[in-house]
Amino acid sequence: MTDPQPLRVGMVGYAFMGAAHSHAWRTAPRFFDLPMVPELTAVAGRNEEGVRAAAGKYGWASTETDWRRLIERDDIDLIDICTPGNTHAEIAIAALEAGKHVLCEKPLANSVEEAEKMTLVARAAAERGILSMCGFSYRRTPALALAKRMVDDGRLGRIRHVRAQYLQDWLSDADAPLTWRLDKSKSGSGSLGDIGAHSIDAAQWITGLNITGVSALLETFVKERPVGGDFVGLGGHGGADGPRGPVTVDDAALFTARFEAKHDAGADAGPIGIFEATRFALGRKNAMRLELNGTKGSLAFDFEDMNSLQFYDSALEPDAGFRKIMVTEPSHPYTGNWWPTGHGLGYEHGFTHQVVDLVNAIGTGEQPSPSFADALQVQKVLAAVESSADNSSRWQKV
Ligand code: SOE
Repeated sequence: MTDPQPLRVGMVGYAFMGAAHSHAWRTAPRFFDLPMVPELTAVAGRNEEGVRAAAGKYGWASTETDWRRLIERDDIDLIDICTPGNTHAEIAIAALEAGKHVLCEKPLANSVEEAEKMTLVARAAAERGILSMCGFSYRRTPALALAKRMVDDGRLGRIRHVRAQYLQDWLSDADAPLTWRLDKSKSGSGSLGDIGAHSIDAAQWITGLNITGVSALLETFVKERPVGGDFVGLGGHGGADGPRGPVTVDDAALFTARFEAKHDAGADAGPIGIFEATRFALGRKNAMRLELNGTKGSLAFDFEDMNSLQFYDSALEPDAGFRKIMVTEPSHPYTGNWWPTGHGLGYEHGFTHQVVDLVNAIGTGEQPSPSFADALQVQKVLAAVESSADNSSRWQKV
């Protein structure tokens, strides 16, 4: 057998997501048999000192201070975009047009218009064998992948309710600094796009049904925060006495939603949903939760207990209650390549599985999921939420 070909990766950005992606590129071929072996060829970032330090720390072979140089290089096959949302469209379109595969962090873009352009370019590129994927990494958390499998297998019957929350608390401190995640011109929106987008994607993906309309509320609790400093990751504490700048995004987002009905549903309505995303839920650190109630059973997931899934099966005696499935069996999605039964996985594994699925798709030439078109649908929901909130929560079609 010949050795697998390399897949030479160029990554743009090296903060929180850049670290998670670097780890995934390095780890995936060590635990999974892949048709191509990812190589950490180059990382790009504007700050020369910063990008060099990141390359050394995460294992990238070379650096660039302009992402355009990465795209010009002949020794790069795939561009991995880990920058704020305002740069996604330009980088992704240039990369796809230059014949590079693309992995782009979520949300796909900062507006529906940008996401539409990206989707058109991605479709044309796919016809030339150039593939793209959006980084909704929670799809690759084994318990959520198992939830998807159980719903597809009909274990819940027809879904009636979708209850999705994404709760964090790193902005509760009114002196937490004004990072790019709080600047609409860079991030597009606040808790809505940063974490609510994951809930929207997970809900639509697991049910297999798109959201068709929403009624929403957005709130910004802390209107000004300390400026300055170069913050990597989330949170921190900016000086309480220094200058402050305006927070231009939502701190919390709430919305109700309707989903489309299944094609064979007859007169039966689609599910109704309730969504909440906030970075002010003190004590909730990364509670990405999803609960589904169907005609035959229910499923509940909480990322703070990410190696398990709660399942209620109405075919069992009614007092059997919810049962906890430890999602660590070799038969569960992704888990067989890791540790013996019961030895759980972490946040970083979702990113590693994302690389595994992307490289396998590139190997077979099949469209990886979520495609840019799937991410565009999420973008349309984000836009509908903002528009409803701007219009006193008026019902807004997606
Ligand atoms: C990345 O996928 C991401 O959405 C981050 O941007 C959030 O801040 C994080 O908390 C969840 O993951």
